[in-house]
Amino acid sequence: MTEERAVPYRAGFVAVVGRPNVGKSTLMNALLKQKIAAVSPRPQTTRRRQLGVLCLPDAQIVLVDTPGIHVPQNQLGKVMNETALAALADADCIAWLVDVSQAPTDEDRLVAERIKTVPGAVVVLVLNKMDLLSAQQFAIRQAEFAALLPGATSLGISALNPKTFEPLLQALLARIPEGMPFYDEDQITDLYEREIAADLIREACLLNLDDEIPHAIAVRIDEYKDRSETQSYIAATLLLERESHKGIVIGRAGEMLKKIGMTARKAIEEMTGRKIFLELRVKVHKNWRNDANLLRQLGYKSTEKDD
Ligand SMILES: Nc1nc2c(ncn2[C@@H]2O[C@H](COP(=O)(O)OP(=O)(O)OP(=O)(O)O)[C@@H](O)[C@H]2O)c(=O)[nH]1
Ligand SMILES: [Mg+2]
Repeated sequence: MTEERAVPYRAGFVAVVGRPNVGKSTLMNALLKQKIAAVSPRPQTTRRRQLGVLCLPDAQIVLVDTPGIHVPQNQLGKVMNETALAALADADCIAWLVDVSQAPTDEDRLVAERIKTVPGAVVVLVLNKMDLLSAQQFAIRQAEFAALLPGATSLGISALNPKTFEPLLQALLARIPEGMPFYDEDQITDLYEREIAADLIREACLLNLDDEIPHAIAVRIDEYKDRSETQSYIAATLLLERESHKGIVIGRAGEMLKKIGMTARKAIEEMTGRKIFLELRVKVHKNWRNDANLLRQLGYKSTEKDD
C-alpha cells in the first residue's frame, strides 16, 4: 500500500560555503540543534567536509559544511579549498554564507567568482551575523554583497538566533528536488565520533592558544575506547610543526596542555553524553602541513576518489 502525501517529499544536498569565519559551522550546528562541528572565533577552523543531516516532516536537507575558501599558504590550505570547491560542484543548492557585519572582502569576491564557474548553480546568498548591525546598515550591505553575484536570492539570518531560520529553510526547501531521503533519520552526520572528537580537541587549541600556533596543529586520535555505557577513554597526539611550539603548547609546568585538555574534554562530553577520560600528548612533525601522505592519514582530502 502506498502512502499518500499532500506535499511531495524533498531531499537534496546544500553546500554551505563561504570565506573563513563567517559562521558556516555555527549555522550547521544550530540547524541540527546539536554540536557536531568545531566552531571558533578564528578563521580556518573547519578543515574537512562534514555532512549534517536535517530531517524535517516532509524533507531531508543534507547540509555540507566546508572549509572556508581562502588564498592558500600551504598544501593543507590547497586541500581545504579543493574540498570546498568539490562540494560546490556536487550540490543541488549552494548556501553562500557571508558576514554581513563586514564589507565584502577579496575572499568574498573569490568565493563569488568560484560559484560563477559552477554550471547551473542554484544559489542562496545568506547574509549571516545580522544581529551585529542596524536594519539600515543591513540594507546597504545586502546590496553590496548581492552585486557580487547578480541573480542570487539573498536573505539575512543570525546563526546565533534560530528565530531567524524560517525564511532560509523555506528558500532551501524550494531549491532541492523531490526524492527519497538519503540517510536514516537517526544519522546526524557522516563523521565518526572519534573524528568529531579530534576536531573538538583542535577547537580547544584554537580557543586557548594565540596567533598562528593553533593553525599549525593537527590532532591524531591514538585510542578511543568505550570503557562502559557511560565512560570513554581517548588518547590523542597534538602534532606540531616546530620544536619551538612545544614549550608554548605544553606551557609552564604543563598548564597550557592541561587547559586545552579540560576545554576539549568538556566539549567531547557534551557531544557524546558520556564521561570522558582524555590524555593528550605532543609530538613534532616538521612541516606537516605540506606532507601529502600525512594530510591524507589525518582525513584531510579533497575528493572521495582519494579514498
Ligand atoms: N554575532 C554573531 N557571531 C556569529 C554568528 N554566526 C557565527 N558567529 C561567530 O563567528 C565565529 C566563526 O564561526 P564559525 O562557525 O567557526 O565560522 P566558519 O564559517 O565555520 O569558519 P571556518 O570553519 O574557519 O571556515 C564564531 O566565533 C561564531 O560564534 C552570528 O550570527 N552572529
Ligand atoms: Mg567552520
